[in-house]
Amino acid sequence: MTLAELQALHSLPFFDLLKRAREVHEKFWPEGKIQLCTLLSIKTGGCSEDCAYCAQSARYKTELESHVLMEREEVMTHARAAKENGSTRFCMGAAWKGVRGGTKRFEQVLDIVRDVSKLDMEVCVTLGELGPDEAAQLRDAGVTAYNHNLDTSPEHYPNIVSTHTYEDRLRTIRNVQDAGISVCCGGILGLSETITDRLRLLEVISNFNPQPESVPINSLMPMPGTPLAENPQVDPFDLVRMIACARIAVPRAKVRLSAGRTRLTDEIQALCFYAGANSIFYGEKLLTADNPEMAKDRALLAKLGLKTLEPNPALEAPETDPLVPACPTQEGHILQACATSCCG
Ligand code: SAM
Ligand code: DTB
Ligand code: SF4
Repeated sequence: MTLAELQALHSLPFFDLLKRAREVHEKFWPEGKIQLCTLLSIKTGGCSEDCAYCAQSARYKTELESHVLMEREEVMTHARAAKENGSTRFCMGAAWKGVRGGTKRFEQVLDIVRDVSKLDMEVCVTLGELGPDEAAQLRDAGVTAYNHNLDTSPEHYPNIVSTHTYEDRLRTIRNVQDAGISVCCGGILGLSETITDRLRLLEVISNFNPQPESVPINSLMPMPGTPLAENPQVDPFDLVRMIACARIAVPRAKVRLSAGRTRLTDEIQALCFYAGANSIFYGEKLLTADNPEMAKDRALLAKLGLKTLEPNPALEAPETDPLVPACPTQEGHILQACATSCCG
């Protein structure tokens, strides 16, 4: 979708936007089920990057305790518990700039993935920057999805992060796509961005080829010690609008109502589900921050009569659309995930 199309949608009266999003949701997700995903931080804190929202950056004095890469058995204990609790996707996150093949820690991650993938859940990892060889090795080990968020617009990104670029993020996404792994790519609301920044993010994401398999929409959880610690809470109606626009722009994706649910009322979460959110992080912890208690989430889903999605461990990456042309402007450009207008 183009920015102009997204702007036209976003500025519709609230109920007109909801109606449009609901129609798309019912067409593409007729069963209306919610996927439960569990997160685990397998390597916590001490990250070299300076993402202004993140408690795990070593640049800021936060209250977080750092931890080295978790042992495989400990990860498996968490993964088994996630499966027993009804999660069909297990997502492991590491706080570092990226991973290089051949290193001890990458081999350790591959071992972890091989074991977790035996549990018949979708296996997602978020390990920062990734090269093509590493992506292929992760796929062979059993990774079904890779989370790598663009977080905001290409224009606002340099205000939030200086240690890597938007193009770096797009290159990793391209490597993941090329390896045949599903891409999970979304953003955060509440980074002092404008509505245009939010819609630019959706414009970039919706023009991926293939479109991402899932789109997490996070609301900033202000972390003491980070530069954004005092940022105000996002207007919940704006969150619903963003979910609705994401549903329309990326109709086949699971739109995940992600970080920040502890500050949302049941009523606003219900509106998010109505507008097209069909996945949540389930379990009392996100990576380092709090998430609603499982019993509370179960009660909410039951109250709304929402069923949960069955496991799909054979999750396949969406196919590339052969009708989308390669970038005609710059040789070697990131064709399927281009942030500039050069790819049209
Ligand atoms: N280091 C990896 C990376 O940067 O891709 C993976 C972990 S990182 C914590 C994953 C995502 O969590 C970020 O891209 C961001 O969207 C989200 N996130 C991190 N801190 C957050 C916060 N305080 N509030 C909301 N979302 C946050
Ligand atoms: C995503 O978009 N949100 C999740 C997951 N992908 C990795 C992470 C949210 C992190 C929230 C802050 C924390 O727990 O430190
Ligand atoms: Fe590091 Fe990821 Fe946090 Fe950025 S978001 S500081 S890369 S852990």
